[in-house]
Amino acid sequence: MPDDFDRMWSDLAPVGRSASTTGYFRQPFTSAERECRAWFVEQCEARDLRVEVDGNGNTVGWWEVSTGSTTGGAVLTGSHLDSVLDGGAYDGPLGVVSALAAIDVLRDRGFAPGRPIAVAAFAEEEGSRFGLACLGSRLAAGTTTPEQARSLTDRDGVRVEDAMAAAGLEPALGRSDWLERVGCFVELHVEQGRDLVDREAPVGVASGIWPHGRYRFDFTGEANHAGTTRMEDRHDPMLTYAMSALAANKQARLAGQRATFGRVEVAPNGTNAVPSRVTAWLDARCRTEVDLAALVGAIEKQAQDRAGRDGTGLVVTAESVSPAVEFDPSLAARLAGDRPVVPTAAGHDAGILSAAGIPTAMLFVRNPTGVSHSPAEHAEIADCHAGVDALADALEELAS
Ligand code: HGY
Ligand code: MN
Ligand code: MN
Repeated sequence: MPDDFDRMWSDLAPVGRSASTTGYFRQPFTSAERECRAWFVEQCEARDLRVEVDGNGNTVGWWEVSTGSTTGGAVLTGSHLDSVLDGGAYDGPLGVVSALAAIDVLRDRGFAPGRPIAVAAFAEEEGSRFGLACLGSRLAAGTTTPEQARSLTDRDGVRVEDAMAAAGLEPALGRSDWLERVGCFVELHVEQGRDLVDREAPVGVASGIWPHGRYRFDFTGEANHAGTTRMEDRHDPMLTYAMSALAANKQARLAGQRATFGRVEVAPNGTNAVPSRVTAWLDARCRTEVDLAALVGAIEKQAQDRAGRDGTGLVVTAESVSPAVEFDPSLAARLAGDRPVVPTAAGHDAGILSAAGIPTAMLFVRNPTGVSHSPAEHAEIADCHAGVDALADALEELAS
């Protein structure tokens, strides 16, 4: 088995990797992600898994049961192949490669599943191109409607269906039939934090996901000359944005929660002019939905107050909101054994399927750096192998 995992891992490693940063740019329906998906289909076919591509860009490999009646109650595993901008190697792909390697382990053990096992590669989990996290799993589960997805565009104004068609897919947005066959979902994922490092555990189990959201702040002001405009005469949206970013940081620290402005667009983005517009995206994450509403509310209020003082405008739009997730406790307990059960503030397709009523659990693999959404993200190969074994054990138990 280790060589299966290692070989697949090295196959995938160069795809979409930046030579300068060693980070990954595998945005959905781009050539790099298309190459990852083609690789995944090839690996499924090499294992005689029946490949199904749904109308939302999700790819699923099915290990159908040879005997007996059941076609339902399938055990789903897998994760996503897309990355954030300049992302790490493990966030997503580790779950997909580990799922394929776990199937190799089960076959080495001579295991014959009593119910179907499926491996999914969900589309646009990061929301890094179209702004809505877990777009593929939300569409498949019906959490997001085709109409909502059709209102999304990327930074160049490209619509979801046009991007899918350009990547050789046949868009047919909407609930996916194949999800009706799924009885439970186990997603393996690199840990995005240091809990397992601190506990000296190679593998852990997730208890739940913090509620979180992404909010677009549109600051509008008055473009003017950087030299001839007195400071007291300005209506500068960059100033309102800067004060809002400071307020977000302070409010999150005071509340013991998380707030990040990681993406900003300025128009006209000139060096010698006061900008007319600044658009910035707030990523907020809190322990509870009440905390999330309170934190975003406090930040928005301070930003609006500042806009009033600066004579600028502000419109805040929630673009992607994910509710609190409590994973299936019995499933988590079955997977846990003596492993640590830890929460996360990172969103996952597992969160979407859990919220859609599918009993779901997550396995985390130790990340010695604790860093994620960065080229510094890492997992030791021995821990990856431990993850594969844990996933194989889980699949064997659930699919017996
Ligand atoms: O943003 C997240 O939490 C996840 O990595 N998509
Ligand atoms: Mn991620
Ligand atoms: Mn992920």
